[in-house]
Amino acid sequence: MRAAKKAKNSLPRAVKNPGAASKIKPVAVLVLNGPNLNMLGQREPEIYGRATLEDIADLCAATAAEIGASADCRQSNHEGELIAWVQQAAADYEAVIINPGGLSHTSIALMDALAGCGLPVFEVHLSNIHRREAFRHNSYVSKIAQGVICGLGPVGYNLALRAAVAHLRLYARMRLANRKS
Ligand code: CA2
Repeated sequence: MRAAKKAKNSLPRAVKNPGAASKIKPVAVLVLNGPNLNMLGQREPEIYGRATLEDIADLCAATAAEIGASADCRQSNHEGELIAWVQQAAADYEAVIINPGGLSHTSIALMDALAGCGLPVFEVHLSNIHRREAFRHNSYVSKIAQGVICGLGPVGYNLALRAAVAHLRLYARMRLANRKS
């Protein structure tokens, strides 16, 4: 009984009482999309499906609201702009979800920025890059990502948001437990 009480008291408020999630500060997540992803839904539906990037942003907003988070979705066709957003991310966000598009396979600069941003990074690809052309099998971003989801279409963004928030809450709990012991 005593052990059970102690375990309950060591949990954050939102875990003890899920209703309290709405009263605590949402976990702020930055969701980035790289080159050409603004074209989703317009071409190559056999590979990328029919959802548009706006549909994906709506999905992220709905998922985020459900789990006590916020999702700020942005897209750029410019490597430098994506890197600038990543460099600034730690000031306003707690995690980065990124579909780097074609830059996954080419950009050491984007990988370096993500590695140095101080936030956990979750990489998403709509298609299963390992079932496609050999040049898509390597992702520089995967080398520094906390986790990678590919091949699940827009659901990948939903799962990445859940993973990012679960990851952050688990580590917050572990830090709290270490501080107490
Ligand atoms: O599967 C993914 O999410 C990708 O990151 C998408 C990138 C591709 O270069 C990666 O290998 C895998 C390309 C996105 C291009 O999206 C378009 C969608 C419709 C029409 C044209 C491009």
